[in-house]
Amino acid sequence: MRDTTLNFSGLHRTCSLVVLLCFLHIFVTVIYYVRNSDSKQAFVQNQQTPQIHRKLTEQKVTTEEPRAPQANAPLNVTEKLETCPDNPPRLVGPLRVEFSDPVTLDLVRSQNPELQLGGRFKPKDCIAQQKVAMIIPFRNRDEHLKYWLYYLHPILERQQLDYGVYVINQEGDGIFNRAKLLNIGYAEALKEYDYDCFVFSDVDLIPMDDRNIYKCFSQPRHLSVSMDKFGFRLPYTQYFGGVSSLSKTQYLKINGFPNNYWGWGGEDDDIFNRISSKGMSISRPDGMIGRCRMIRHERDKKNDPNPQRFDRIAHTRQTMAGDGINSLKYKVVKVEKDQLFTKITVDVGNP
Ligand code: UDH
Ligand code: NGS
Repeated sequence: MRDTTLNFSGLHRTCSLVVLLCFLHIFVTVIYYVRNSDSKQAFVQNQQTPQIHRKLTEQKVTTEEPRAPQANAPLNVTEKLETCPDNPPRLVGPLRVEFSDPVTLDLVRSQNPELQLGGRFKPKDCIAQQKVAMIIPFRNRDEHLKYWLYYLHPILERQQLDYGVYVINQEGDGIFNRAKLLNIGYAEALKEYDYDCFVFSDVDLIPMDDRNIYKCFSQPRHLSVSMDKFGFRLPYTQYFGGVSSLSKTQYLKINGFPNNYWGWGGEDDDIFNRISSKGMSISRPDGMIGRCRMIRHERDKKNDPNPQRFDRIAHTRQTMAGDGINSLKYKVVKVEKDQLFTKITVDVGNP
């Protein structure tokens, strides 16, 4: 009987000890949990300081509206992005460019899933060095535009640019005015985004080397320096036609481009005159990197050689202050957004 009592009280003490230990365990766990959730909260709040929030939206968003980070997205300090390097790592160098196989816009769309509406792109893994608007003067060249988009989008993506493509389409069948369309492209692109660089590209010119970076340099840049149709050399030293780039500052310094060159020829020489009259020089890639192909075609209707062009380029210095972006007048007829480009149809008026 005495043994039973002893055993029972021993068991009772052991049970009490176990229960006590259980309570202690629960208490320690609760304390640990509460303290840990406090520090997690502080970490999340740190991540949402304006500086880091800005970096996150810069990485993900290509439209005007900043998109809020997803609730379960990892908010980690390691996501701070660096500026993209001078030599983008995925460039491949010389490219095969040919125009024998037809391409469709659907094919190009499916090959460039990273593009945002309007032909907008920005790199995911770094902050682009420049925000570049690609401006294409256009009328009735849909076949050429398909090739341009087919070749250029993958190149521009590899070049890690924050870019958008603007096709400036001249409405009607009046005389074509390339330089005025380029001015309109400048003005319209700036309404959408804070671009700091403008590449002006004919629709039928395709670079043959992706190291020819479609961005701006310390001087206005001539990019199509070595065209197949000229035997891969410059036709003359002052030639500034085809594809060129100017920063916003450089463009404004020359009051943009002339608006009164109707028909073919001379407007690119006028732009060259503007640049040199303001003490700037032309920057160019080397002849191998600057090789490009032109899609062969017949002369367009309503773009015959302009008989006034020689007289006009002789007077650039006198006319440029009053004729340019400061005197630009036009009407927007239609804006269409495709995944691959923004097409802006405009009424440029008459000579
Ligand atoms: N452009 C159009 N539509 C036109 C005219 C010009 O889209 O009707 C654009 C297009 O982007 C083109 C650029 O303006 O690449 C320059 O056009 P251009 O006619 O000044 O230059 P391009 O070198 O042709 O294309 C020159 C005449 C070629 C005659 C060849 C005869 N075999
Ligand atoms: C020059 C034109 C430029 C033109 C260049 C190349 O003569 O506008 O030829 O033309 N200047 C004048 O006419 C004053 S191309 O061979 O590409 O048709 O860009």
